[in-house]
Amino acid sequence: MTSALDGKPVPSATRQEFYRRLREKNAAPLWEVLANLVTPQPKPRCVPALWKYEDMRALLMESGGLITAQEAERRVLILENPGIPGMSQITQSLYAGLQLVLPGESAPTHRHTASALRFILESDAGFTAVDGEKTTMRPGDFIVTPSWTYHDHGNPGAGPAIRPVIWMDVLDLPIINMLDASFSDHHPQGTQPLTRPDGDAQARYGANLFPVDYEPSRNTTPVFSYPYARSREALDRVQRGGPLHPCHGFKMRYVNPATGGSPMPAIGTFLQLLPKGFAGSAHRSTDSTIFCVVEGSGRTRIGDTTFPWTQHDIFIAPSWMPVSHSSDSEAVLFSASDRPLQQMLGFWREEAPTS
Ligand code: 1HN
Repeated sequence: MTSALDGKPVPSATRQEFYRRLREKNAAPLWEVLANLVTPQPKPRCVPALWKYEDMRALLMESGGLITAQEAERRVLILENPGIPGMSQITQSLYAGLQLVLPGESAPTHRHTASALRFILESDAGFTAVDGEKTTMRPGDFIVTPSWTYHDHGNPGAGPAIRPVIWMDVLDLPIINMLDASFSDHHPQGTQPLTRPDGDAQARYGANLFPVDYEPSRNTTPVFSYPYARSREALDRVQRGGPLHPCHGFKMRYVNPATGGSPMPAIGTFLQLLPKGFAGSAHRSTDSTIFCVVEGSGRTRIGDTTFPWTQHDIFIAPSWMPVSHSSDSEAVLFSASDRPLQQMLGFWREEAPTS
């Protein structure tokens, strides 16, 4: 016995005429749309996609000659999922882009409802200032900008540091906009004053110590920066201790040290090491995931598509499509998704298909 959950009922002339009268009253028959509203499994509109860093870097540098960071507010090339063009989205829930700050430039201080992360690809002495504290950006660092905190970026470009600063931004903007909850403004003083010394948050919250009477005041990590040197060292030691996961290699999740939960409420972030010659089994989960190659080269199969990747390439695995990673050399992948949001809502699923 089939029902409207399996497909549309036959649209007879009488039914069509009835639907027309419903439309006039801003109403519609559920049975005509039910099969699309309640699918038996995820049917993501976003598709697997790969952005080669070599191509994107050239375009980003070209944008550097067209507009300043000041005029652009943020000089960013949006990574748009080809399945949902024009939406400024890399997945249904996340925004991602590549940002360039040239030597001597700064991007103005502002704040917004969306939480942001920066994953640093190139930087000698670039910095981001968050909530009155400056953090130096180094390649591989994962940096958090909590919701509604003032932030700006700069590239001093003095001395030997004459290289551009480039990073990947990921924001939960599509979620904020779906909820119609977006606010933003500029800092009243133009540039926010620095109220704490560099490294203050790292010392207070990022050293397995907390101030004795510390009470978490927001649901975002009090640590702004997760330096790559420390995460990379951890991956190395974890690899030595084993065991190797058949799908993920050695995969760790970044945590808010105050809660053990994700650094940001809606965005989960991960770092995984694939040993040289790794041939991973397929795995799927309901969180569409953005991957950024930190080190090494390899291939990832997503559904029926295989993407070869090298350093700094970015690719996306849509919800519930089987994903399997293989490496040529030892490789490190950073990834981000809306997993903590789905887990909080109680419906996140994962599966390692047996086929
Ligand atoms: C933003 O504030 C930044 O602060 C980057 O660097 C990208 C994309 C959309 C909206 C705000 C930043 C952004 C953004």
